[in-house]
Amino acid sequence: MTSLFRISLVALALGAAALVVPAAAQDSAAPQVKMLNVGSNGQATVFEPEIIRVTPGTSTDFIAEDFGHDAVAVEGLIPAGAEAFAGYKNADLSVKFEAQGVYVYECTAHQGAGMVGLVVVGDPKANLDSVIANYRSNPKLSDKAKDKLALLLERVKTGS
Ligand SMILES: [Cu+2]
Repeated sequence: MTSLFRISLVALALGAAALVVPAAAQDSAAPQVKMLNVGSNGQATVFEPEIIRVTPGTSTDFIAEDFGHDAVAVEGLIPAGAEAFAGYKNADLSVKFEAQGVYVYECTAHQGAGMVGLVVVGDPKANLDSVIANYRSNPKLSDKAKDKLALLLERVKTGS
C-alpha cells in the first residue's frame, strides 16, 4: 500500500468518525491550543494552532502537552479592558475570553525563539490596528517573536 493511499484511508476514516460525533459533544469541547516542543510542521517550540479563533464568552484550553511551556498574555497587545491571563509552566490553563479582539500571548521560556500565538475573539478589528502598530516597539518581545507576529498578524488581517 502506498503511503499516499494509506493517508487517504485515514482521512476517510476520520471523516466518517466526524460525521457520527453528536453535535452536543462537539459543542461542549472547548477549543484547544497545544503547547509543544515540536509542532506537526516540524517547527520547534510552538503553540498549535498558532492562531485560534473563538466567539466571545468561549473558554479556551491551553494544554501542556510537552514540558517547559506556559501561556502568558503580552501586556499592551490585548484588547483594551481585557483581562490579562498568565498560566503556570507545565500546567494546563483554561481562559474564558470575553472582550473582542486580538490577544497576543507568549511562552515565557521560548518567546526568544519565537514561541508566540494569537487568540482572536470575535471581530479582530476591535484592536488589530493597535496591535499591528505597537508590537514592534514592545520592549519585552524578542526579534524572533516579532517576526513570528508579523506573519500571524498578516494572516489575521487578510483573513487567511
Ligand atoms: Cu515554551
